[in-house]
Amino acid sequence: MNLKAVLILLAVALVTILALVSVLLSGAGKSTDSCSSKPRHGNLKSNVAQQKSDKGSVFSDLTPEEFSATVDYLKKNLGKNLINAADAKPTENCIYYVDIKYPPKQQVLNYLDRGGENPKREALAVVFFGDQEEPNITEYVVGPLPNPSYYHDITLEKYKENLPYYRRPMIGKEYVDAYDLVYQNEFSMAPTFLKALGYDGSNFAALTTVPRGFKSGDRSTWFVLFLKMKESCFAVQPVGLEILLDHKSMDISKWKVTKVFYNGAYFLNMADLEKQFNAGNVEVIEIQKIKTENDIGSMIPKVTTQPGAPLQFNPAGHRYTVHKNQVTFQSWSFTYGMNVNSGLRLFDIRFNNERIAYEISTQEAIAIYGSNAPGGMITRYLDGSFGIGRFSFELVRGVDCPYLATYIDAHYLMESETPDTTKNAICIFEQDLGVPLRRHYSNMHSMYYGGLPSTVLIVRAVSTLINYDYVWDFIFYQNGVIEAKMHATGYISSSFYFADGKEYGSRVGEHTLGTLHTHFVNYKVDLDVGGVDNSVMTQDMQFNPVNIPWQPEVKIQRPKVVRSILETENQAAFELHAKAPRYIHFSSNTTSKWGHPRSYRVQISSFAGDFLPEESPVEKAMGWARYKLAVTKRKDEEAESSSIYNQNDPWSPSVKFSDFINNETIKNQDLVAWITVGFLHIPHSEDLPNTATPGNAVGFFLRPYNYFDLDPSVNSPDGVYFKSEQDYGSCEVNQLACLSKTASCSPNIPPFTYEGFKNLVNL
Ligand SMILES: *[C@@H]1O[C@H](CO)[C@@H](O)[C@H](O)[C@H]1NC(C)=O
Ligand SMILES: *[C@@H]1O[C@H](CO)[C@@H](O)[C@H](O)[C@H]1NC(C)=O
Ligand SMILES: *[C@@H]1O[C@H](CO)[C@@H](O)[C@H](O)[C@H]1NC(C)=O
Ligand SMILES: [Cu+2]
Repeated sequence: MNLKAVLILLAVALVTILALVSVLLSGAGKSTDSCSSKPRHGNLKSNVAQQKSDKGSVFSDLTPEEFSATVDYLKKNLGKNLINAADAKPTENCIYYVDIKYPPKQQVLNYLDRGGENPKREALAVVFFGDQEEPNITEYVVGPLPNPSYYHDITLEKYKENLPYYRRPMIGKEYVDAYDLVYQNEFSMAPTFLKALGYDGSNFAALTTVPRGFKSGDRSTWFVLFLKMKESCFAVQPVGLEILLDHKSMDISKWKVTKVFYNGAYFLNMADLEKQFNAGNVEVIEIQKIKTENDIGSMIPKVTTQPGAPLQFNPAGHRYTVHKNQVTFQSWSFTYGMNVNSGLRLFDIRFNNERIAYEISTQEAIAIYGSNAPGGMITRYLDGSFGIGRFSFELVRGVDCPYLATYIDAHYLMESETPDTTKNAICIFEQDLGVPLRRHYSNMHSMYYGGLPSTVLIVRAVSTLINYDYVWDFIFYQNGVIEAKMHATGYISSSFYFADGKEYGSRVGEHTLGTLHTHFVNYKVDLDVGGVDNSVMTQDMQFNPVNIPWQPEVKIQRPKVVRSILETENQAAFELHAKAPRYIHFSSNTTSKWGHPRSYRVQISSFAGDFLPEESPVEKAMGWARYKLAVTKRKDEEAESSSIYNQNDPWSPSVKFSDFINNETIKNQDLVAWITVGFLHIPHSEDLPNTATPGNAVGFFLRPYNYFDLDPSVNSPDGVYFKSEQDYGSCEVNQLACLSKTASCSPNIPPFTYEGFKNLVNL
């Protein structure tokens, strides 16, 4: 044996010893009764999909530092006096909000896919200019971040017109000024009436309604008054009083009440109501203080609570990774972010590292109400203008998302000069759906069982828009399916119950009419199936009468596949009630192993029904809601289906979705699907205390269709297969048999924390 061989043997021995020691140490380090929180799935596909690079940062939301740099730069360089929006009067200038301005898609793809350079990071800053001859709203692009050196006014280029000042969303300061006027000036005009009503100087709360008038330039808001509740939401305790305030003037001292409603009758103002009351012309229904036990809105549990509900945990730690804004789960990878107006947005969604969608995001949520009371009758909420993202508040572990989910903060800058952080605004978790993704039990010819439990990765945020709560989910399945889903919960909005109220909903309390309304939400789905350029393929089935070949005198109705490719945007705009093919696909011009176009099918689950008649003067402001699905050619300048300016000027919408549909060719083009889902809500007594999620969920699926040559879930590490002759009680044959070992530990449960009670909002 020569020296070299001895050395090699020694080296091998040393490596073996080290390996053994490390195994022993890691084994010893693990306590037997608590679960490791580190992923142990180093060899799983998830790590294949994991992007080595950090290129997904191109989609990441602005950081607090970037928000501050943008504000500082504008304050120094705009040459305008910018007041903090929290204090700004209508006659002053302020920054309304700042968000990321994404680079054009071409530039991003060039960077992600072709080694091109990293596009400049830029911010979009929306500024209200009240302090000038012709007040306006201006949108600036500010860059490059983190050290800005330029800004461009993009308003005219983006909207093809000036943005009149009156289209601006109401800021908190405007609400405070409006409420001061109502509670101080106006209420002082009707002391005896208010006393009879049960007002004690501070026990009423006002709810804003929209739109604020009937034509461009109007800014008159019906404020509906409710009894404040100590332990529940005021929104289901209307007192019957509603006040119309004209706050159009730039001069706050000129704002005035132009109409008052009480219990079915209209008055000029509160002084008029007082006069009529004193003259004995008004019957007042005194609103009694509602005792906790009679509070229909109370969410306090009525029985003693106790822990013990099931808890899902991962015996081997999380099987997904969250690195900055980038997530991987098995074969999936994507980036997430939060738009302060429109909410959750995902980008660069890939399976096995192949992009399926460039963007999937929520765009808008609307609610259209009917009532016999004024505020309820005119209400058409466009929640994006209030802030679906801004009002995505801290999630409560164990209810809003599973206790052991990953919770992520969101940063935004709105109505402030400094960025705000919502702690734990987004959650990400893997969830066992408790149903097999697929399974088969075979007892014919061979005895075996095969199956795969369906676990999914869910990204969630929950936004609370005054009374309502929307749960927004994006769900990733192991077989390449993506689902988007919205659950509605929270409190219904209500009107004071009087006269023919039941024509507009259900009476759900002593004085409470749960008013009928619709919920519609819109999603943007920029699919890139097997490449950027896709076509819209449809499939359906048609019965054809045929004579039976072996018995020609007999006819049967034989179903046959009918396929077509849609040529233009107009053909691919399906109105809510239009008959649409049952299968609608985004197809690539590449084919599967068996010769079919590789595609993803868009499958919608919705109960939208009627939207608004086209002759309604506000219909155009929510034009997307006319279509359950509209496919348009993708354009950077058609980035969003709605606008925050559409709420206060719906008569002349800043973004008019119908303009997106102008019959352009959609064959072999970069396409976007705009999907609308919704439902009609006629409230009922079980909506109290809250609308419940079961049955109140709508959304859509994106399903691979001839995209993979075989269901990709065959690569899942969770598969189970055993034959009759095997020892399926043994860990080697059947991973379920290992559970008693791998799961014989208790999860490491972090302490319950919650910091969400910091977001008192003036609306
Ligand atoms: C809006 O106001 C800004 C700030 O004064 C000004 O720069 C811009 O030109 C105005 N926009 C239009 C379209 O007049
Ligand atoms: C498929 O689409 C790509 C991109 O548009 C195009 O370059 C190519 O020619 C198309 N192939 C066929 C067979 O149509
Ligand atoms: C759309 O384009 C198609 C094909 O170019 C044409 O036949 C159709 O009349 C157009 N429709 C509208 C509404 O312009
Ligand atoms: Cu509802």
